[in-house]
Amino acid sequence: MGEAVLHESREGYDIVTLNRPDRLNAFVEAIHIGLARAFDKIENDNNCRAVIITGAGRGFCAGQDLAERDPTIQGDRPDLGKTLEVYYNPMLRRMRALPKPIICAVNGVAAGAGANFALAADITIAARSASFIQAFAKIALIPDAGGTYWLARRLGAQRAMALALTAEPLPADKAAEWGLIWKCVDDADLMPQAEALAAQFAAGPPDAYALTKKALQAAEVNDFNAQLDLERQLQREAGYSGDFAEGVAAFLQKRKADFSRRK
Ligand code: LHQ
Repeated sequence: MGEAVLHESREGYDIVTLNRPDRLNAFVEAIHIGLARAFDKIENDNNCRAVIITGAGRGFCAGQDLAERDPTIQGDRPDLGKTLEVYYNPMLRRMRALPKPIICAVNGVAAGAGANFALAADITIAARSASFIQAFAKIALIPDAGGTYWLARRLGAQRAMALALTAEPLPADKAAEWGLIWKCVDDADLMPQAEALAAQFAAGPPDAYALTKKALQAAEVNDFNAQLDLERQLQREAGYSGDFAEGVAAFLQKRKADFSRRK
């Protein structure tokens, strides 16, 4: 058996691949550990300025492996809250806190916690053959791994509730049309587009991306006045950065900005 999570570094960005293709990359402890290791590196590596997460084989991720003997689960009335607290929630919190753009390239079916893991990326791109399934109701659970948060915020109440209660697959093109993900692309274009985007971010202004991520996350809960105050504070930080000076100079000199230097 190979590594459950593959991690490669490219020029300025990393690619993290869930790698249990014969089980549609369903989550087992080894995947959680592999993702945590990948994030340990990504969080501390200044050369990594963006991350792509994808899946090996025909699926993206089928959610929790329902056949695994989860060490946090004992008996037939398990404490699933503990499983979430030990494995899933720390990972989702790390994704949100990472001050670098995370692109999820959804190469195939994304079900249960796998669907919601994909939605936790900053930008989710899906192959046309992919679909998103809130599979939880079929096994008498509620959407977890942040699903209720994203469904409620990105979709109208009817669409959110119906997806959660029916567990019907949502095809990638409709997920994009509904605003649940950024876009749906032809299967062959998925990785080229995800990598082009990561390369664009790798050459872009890292601090501005980090501040943008912070501002848009805060906008999910702030009122208008609080958000204006936050924009003032974060824009002040951005304005003081060498990247802003370089961006403006490059514009005026009609050349490409060079954001490669760390201040
Ligand atoms: C699987 C799985 C899988 C094991 C496919 N497990 N083997 C839960 C509990 C604990 C706490 C935290 O929160 C959670 C969150 C959750 O994620 S609950 C939701 C778990 N996921 C599901 O309920 C989805 C189950 N899978 C499916 O419904 C289908 O496999 C989908 C619709 C994803 C794909 O269907 P197909 O394309 O027809 O593929 P398949 O069903 O033939 O799957 C291929 C193989 O992968 C197959 O094994 P086999 O030996 O027959 O080739 C499946 O048994 C296996 N597999 N998902 N979650």
